Amino acid sequence: MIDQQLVQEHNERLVTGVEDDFAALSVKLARVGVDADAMVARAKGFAVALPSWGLGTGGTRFARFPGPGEPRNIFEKVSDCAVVHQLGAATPTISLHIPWDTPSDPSELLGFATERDMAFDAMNSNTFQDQLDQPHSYKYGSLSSADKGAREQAIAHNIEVIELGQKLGSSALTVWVGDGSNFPGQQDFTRTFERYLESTKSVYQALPDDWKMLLEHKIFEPAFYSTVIQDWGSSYLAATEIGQRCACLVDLGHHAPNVNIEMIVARLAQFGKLGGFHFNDSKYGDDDLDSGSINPYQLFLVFNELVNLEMSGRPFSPFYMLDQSHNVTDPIESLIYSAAEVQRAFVKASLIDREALAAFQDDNDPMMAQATLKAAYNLDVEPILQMARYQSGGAIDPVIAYRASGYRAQCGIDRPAAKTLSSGIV
Ligand SMILES: [Mn+2]
Repeated sequence: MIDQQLVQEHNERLVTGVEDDFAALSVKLARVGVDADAMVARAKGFAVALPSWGLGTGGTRFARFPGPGEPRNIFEKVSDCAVVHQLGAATPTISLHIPWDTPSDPSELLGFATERDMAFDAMNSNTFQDQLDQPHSYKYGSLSSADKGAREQAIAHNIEVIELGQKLGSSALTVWVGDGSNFPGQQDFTRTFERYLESTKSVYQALPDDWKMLLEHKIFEPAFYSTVIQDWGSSYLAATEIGQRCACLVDLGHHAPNVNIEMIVARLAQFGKLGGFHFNDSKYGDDDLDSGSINPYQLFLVFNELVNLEMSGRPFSPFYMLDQSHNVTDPIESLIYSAAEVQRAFVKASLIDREALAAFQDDNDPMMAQATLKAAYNLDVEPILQMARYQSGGAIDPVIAYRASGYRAQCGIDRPAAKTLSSGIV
């Protein structure tokens, strides 16, 4: 953790300017009947989980360029997550990837996290790569494999992940499989999907009553011809077949280019099958770029649908997580900044005049309908985010405060890296 005294000194230097900016914004919002303090409260209530695998430098298939002081184990990852949350005040939970993060003593890990005010979010299983000493290979699939042994091994792994998650206070299992084919004819689409359903139903039977199972779809990669759960339609069909506590998880990078993701969100929400999100951004494919770095308007439109759902009063407690690969930035900085970008989209979407929007829609007035969205999107809500961080004990400008703290340099000393060539796969 960073010395809280440093955070306070940082805030003291900036707080007068923030108060001035916030006062001006409050006056502006009051003219349209919005209470700026209520928006600060909303921003403070917003949370998105951190991916344990996002604290190290990511990479591509070609190479990875690690930075200094990267976390070498789950405890160091939790320490870094705690710093992200201490400064950004929007990321109180961590999503683990198993077996990458399997602790030898779950209660020790839980205690370590709790001491740092961190908790555990959805658990992620991994049947897209082989582990040392595992008897069956996932080369040709896992939960949908034609090999019964591989399927049973994948089912057992998912159940182990649930059991570990229970010890850590988690309440959801996210399942993403890379299962698919590289050649036309390689697999029978129907039989493969049947095997997937049968396997996931077995996992679902082991799901505790207060848990959710989230199915994450992805259009392609590692399979380049067909993927078993390639789109939201297959995901919806599977979640519906599997059971009431099974829902779909939308990763913003897992769609064909130009797909209308916000409409997928609306569809899944309408039929009660929207379970959660992996936030990131993309330009060409599943690029895992930082949230809001390429298409912040799309992120805003997604949150427009999410706020709509919230306003509808239907029960909805989504699992939100950042799922990014930080190849050229300090992962802590990227995660702080990205969480704020997601929070910004949430706040802006909360400022949409929904009554006016519905009236323009019913009057078939496309110009004013889109202008109503843009009126909220074009507002600079930075003073709301700064005030939320300040009131929560975080840093007004968290990346600047992080850089001033010298945390990364200290990690460089405390965490000497092993001298090995790094592959792109992390
Ligand atoms: Mn994802």
